[in-house]
Formats: sequence, structure tokens, C-alpha cells
Amino acid sequence: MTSHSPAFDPDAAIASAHQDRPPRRLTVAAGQLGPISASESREAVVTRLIRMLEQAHCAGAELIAFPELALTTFFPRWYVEGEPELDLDSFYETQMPGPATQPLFDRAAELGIGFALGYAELTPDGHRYNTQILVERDGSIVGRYHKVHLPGHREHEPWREFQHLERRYFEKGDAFHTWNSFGGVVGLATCNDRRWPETYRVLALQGAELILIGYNTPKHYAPDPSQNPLQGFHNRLVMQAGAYQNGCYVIGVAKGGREEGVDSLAESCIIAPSGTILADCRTEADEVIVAEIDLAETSKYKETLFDFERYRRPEVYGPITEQTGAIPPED
Ligand code: CDV
Repeated sequence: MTSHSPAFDPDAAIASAHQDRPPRRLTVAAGQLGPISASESREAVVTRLIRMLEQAHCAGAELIAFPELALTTFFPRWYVEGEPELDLDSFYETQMPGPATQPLFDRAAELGIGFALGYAELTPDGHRYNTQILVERDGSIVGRYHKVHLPGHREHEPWREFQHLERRYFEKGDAFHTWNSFGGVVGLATCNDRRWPETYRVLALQGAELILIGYNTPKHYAPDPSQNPLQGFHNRLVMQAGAYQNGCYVIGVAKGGREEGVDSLAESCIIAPSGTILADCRTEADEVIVAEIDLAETSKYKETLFDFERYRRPEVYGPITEQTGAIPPED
């Protein structure tokens, strides 16, 4: 007579490990902005941001993500050197918080709600970045990120309906970062970064469980207008894939609507590690959406299909870091 010991079942082991894992619940929000006109003051914009902060707090949120360049109109649409009435430096922050933004920090700390905020930064030594900061619930700045993937062009291109001069007005950031905060690991990315799989993977390799992405996406894409009707689809496609393939929550938050004659995509959303949408905006105006997430849920994906330690093959991914453009096989 033979006796059979029960076979080890890895799926059952993972399922039971998940059951044992204590939840790490966090209520998060996206604070979508409608358009900001060129003449709108910082103070007026900060008042709008504070209103959304308060709404998010009332709905139980402990963290709200605001968009890219959330304090001004999207000025890279203008070739400023050709328009002397526009003072380029007035679009940049030289202090954070500064006199106009201090009330946002004060109100957030008073309510105990953290936030992510995108803005144009001019450093004391003269560097200009498309910056995003992460601010903890006590009002302290946890981290600062400089946009890595700068889209658009450097020189004036008068054939375009409007310019996209991020490559003229900003320097490239040189790293992605994550921080231990909000009871988990949080990473930041900005707008065009969301289209690149490397963004999510590099953040996830630094443990990211929640990625906050602010964006300004004109609906008209001058180099190939056939992509215009697909803007909303592509927005979700990249962020849902990034969330799923890396076992992360993703919050994508827009400055949308018609700003200075340019229509921009809204469609902000909160995405689960399964890739499904938990909440999404329905307007192109200032709008807050909220979702309760459980950061422990990320392990369901990080410890199964996307168990990096077990399944990744960095030794065959060399071209990812060794080259930029594609090198097809020789004949
Ligand atoms: N602000 C951006 O980075 N916008 C780009 C547009 C120009 C394509 C985006 O990827 O949405």
C-alpha cells in the first residue's frame, strides 16, 4: 500500500498568503482641472485647487493627484520669443511653496490630505523643469520629479496650429523615483511618460504600488492627425496596461477642456492593478473622483504573473538600455 502526501499547490499557497496579508486601505482622488486661461492668476487657480482638495477630503480621501503644469495655462503652446507680450518667466515657480501656493499647503495640512502637483520649476541656478511634487498629509514635500520624456519640438514650427515647445522650455529629468509614503510605495510620472512602458517598469522595479500621472494632452496631434479620434482610447490603453503589467494602481489626471483655443483631453481615471477602471471623470471641467484602494492588492499581480524576481529576463533585455532607436536585422 502506498501513501500519497498532498502535492504542493503554488496557486493555493499564493491565495492563502494573500488572505493573510493585512489590507492597506487608502482613499485616493484625482482632481481634474478644466482650462486655465493665460490671464488667470495663480491665486485664482490655487482657490480652484483648494476647492477640489476640500471636496476630496469630504469624500474621505487622504491623497489627491492634480495635473501636469497645474498652476498656469499650458504655455508651451506658444513660441514666446515671437510674442513679447508673454513673459515666459512668469509661468515658472521659483519657490515651492511660494506666496501663491502656500495656502494650498496650509489647507492640505489642516485637513490632513496629501497631494501631487505639477508645475513649471525655475531653480535658483537657472534650470527649468516640468516638475511634479508629492506632498504628505502634514504638508511636507516627500519628493520631486522632473519629467523624463519631453515631447514636441525645440524650434518654432509655424506650420502647426499651435506649438508644443516643451523641448525648448524644459530640460529633461534624468531619473524616475519612488517614495515610501501614504502607507505604500508611490511613484510619479508626467503626461508623455505614461505612453512609455519603461516608465511603469522602472517605477515598479523601485517597488511602486501607486503611480500618479498628471497630463495635458491636446486632442489634435499635429504630426499625425489620424490619431486625434483615438486620444481617449490611447490614454486608457497605456495607463491600464501599465497598471496591470506592473501590479500597480495608477491615477491619471488631466487638465482638460478648451484652453486658449486648444481642446485637451479630460477623461481622468483611477485604475486598479487588474487594469480595470475604478472611477473616471465625466466632464471636461474641474471635477473630483474618488476611490478606496487597498495597496496590499498589488501583491496579487506582483507575486503571480508579474513576479519580477521569478520571471523577468534582464539578460535578454539589453537593447532597452543600450539603444534608443530600432536596429532592424541586416539583409
Ligand atoms: N504634455 C504632454 O506631454 N503631452 C503629450 C502630447 C504632446 C502628445 C502627451 O503625450 O499627451
